[in-house]
Amino acid sequence: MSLLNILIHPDPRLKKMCPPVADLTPELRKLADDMLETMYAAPGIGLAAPQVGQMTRLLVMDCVKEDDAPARPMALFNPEVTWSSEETGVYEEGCLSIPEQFAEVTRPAQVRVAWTDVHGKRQEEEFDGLWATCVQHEIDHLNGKLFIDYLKPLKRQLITRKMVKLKKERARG
Ligand code: K1U
Ligand code: ZN
Repeated sequence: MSLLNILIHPDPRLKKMCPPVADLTPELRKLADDMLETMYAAPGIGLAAPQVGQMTRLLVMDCVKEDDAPARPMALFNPEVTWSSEETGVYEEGCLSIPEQFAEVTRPAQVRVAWTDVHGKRQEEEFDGLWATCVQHEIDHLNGKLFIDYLKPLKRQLITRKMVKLKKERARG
């Protein structure tokens, strides 16, 4: 497995709609493994393919928080929200493509999601709590949307300026 480079906002690849996966190839299965390894190393609870420069509808996540609970690594190809609750929840979200910036985002509290698993089998499951927040955040990435797009323009611009500065500092080394 390999660690992948995570793109930092602003980057045009983070603003694009990803096309669906047509064929579940060995390369795509390896990408899912590499993304899980990259997510755990970051550390993070989710990661979407465009964040590592791969323009395809694949996300990975594992929102198990308790140290003594078994991990639940998930790879979702072509995920689709098939139902959203009217009840909403607020969570202070972060993003590996927008390091060290956090903001409250309101989303449906429960969602039902259908996806194709690594074996090519269609699955469907209802998510709530942090899992629901995370899967919606990651599906947004596949549609070129970032959590800062839910914020007021001034706050979004402030965060974007901080990220431009961070990228310049990192490029200088
Ligand atoms: O998509 C991403 O950039 C990953 C992001 C997912 C996410 C976090 C919070 C709410 C919704 C979606 C992250 O994983 S940021 C890092 C993070 O939240 C975390 C890191 C270590 C332990 C626990 C959480
Ligand atoms: Zn993110």
